[in-house]
Amino acid sequence: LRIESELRQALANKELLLYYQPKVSLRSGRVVGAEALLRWRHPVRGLVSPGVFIPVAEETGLILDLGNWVLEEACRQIAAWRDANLMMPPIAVNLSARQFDNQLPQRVADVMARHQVPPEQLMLEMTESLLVRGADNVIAIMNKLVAMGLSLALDDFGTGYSSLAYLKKFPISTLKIDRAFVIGLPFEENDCAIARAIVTMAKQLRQEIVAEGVETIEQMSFLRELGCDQLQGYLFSQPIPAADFERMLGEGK
Ligand code: G
Ligand code: G
Ligand code: MN
Ligand code: NA
Repeated sequence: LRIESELRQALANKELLLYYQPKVSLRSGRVVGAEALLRWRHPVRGLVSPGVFIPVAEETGLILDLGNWVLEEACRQIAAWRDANLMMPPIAVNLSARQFDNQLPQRVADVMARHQVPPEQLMLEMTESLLVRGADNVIAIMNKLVAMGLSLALDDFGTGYSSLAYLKKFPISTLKIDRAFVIGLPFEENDCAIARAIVTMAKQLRQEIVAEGVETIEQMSFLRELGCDQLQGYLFSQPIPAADFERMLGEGK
C-alpha cells in the first residue's frame, strides 16, 4: 500500500525515468535497437528496480498510468534524438497485458502523432500471458497496431503457458528467448535443446529472434551457430541512461 501511494506520487513528481538496453545484430555487430526499461529514482531508497514496483502497479491498475507515461516518454526521447539529427535505432517499449484494450491503438497513435514519431522507430514488447487470454479482440488489437506500421515482439518466450499453436495466429514479427534458457548455454544440454527448438520454430514462422540475458562469449557463439538474429545482455551493455546510449552509438560510427 505504501509503495502504491508512493508510486502515484512518483509519477507526479517526475521520479520515473527510462533506461535503454542495446540489442546487437549478430551479423553486423551493430546496435540495431534498444529496449526501454523503467526506473524509479526514489528520493530516499535510491534507484528502485521495476521488479519491485511493476507487480504492485499491475495489481493496483496503476500500470495503465505508468504504461502511458512510458509510451509518452519513449516517444518524446525518439523525437528529441531526431530533432538533434541523431540516427538512433528503433526503441522497444514493454506493454502490460492490462494495457491491451480496444483503446490501445488509438492511444498509441495519439502519442506518436503528438511527437511525430514514425512507426519504424517504435516496437512493442508483450508477454505470453496476453496470448493465453487469447481473446479475439487481442488479435484484432494487434492487427490494428501492425496496420499502423508498428512491429510486435513476444517477450520472455518459453516461460509462459501459451501453446505453440497460438503463435502463428498472432501478428508477431520478433520472438525474444527468455534469459532462463540462455543462462545454461552452451553447457546445459536441456537449455541447448530448448534454444535450438525455439530458433528453429521462429525461423519457420519467419520471425526475428532476439536472445535475452546474454552474458558470455560462449553463449554468443552458440546463439550465432543457431542462427539467432540479435542479442541483448550484459555482455554488451546493461540498461543505461539515454545520454550514455547516445554516446555508445556515436562511438560505434
Ligand atoms: O529492468 P529490469 O530487468 O529490472 O526489469 C524487471 C522487469 O520489469 C522486467 O520483467 C521488465 O519487463 C519489467 N519492466 C521494465 N520496464 C517496464 C515497463 O515500462 N513496462 C512494463 N509493463 N514492464 C516493465
Ligand atoms: O522481462 P524483460 O525481458 O523485459 O526484462 C528485462 C530485464 O532483464 C531488465 O530488467 C534487465 O535489467 C535484465 N537483464 C538484461 N540483460 C541481462 C543480463 O545479461 N543478465 C541478467 N541477469 N539480467 C539482464
Ligand atoms: Mn522486455
Ligand atoms: Na524477458
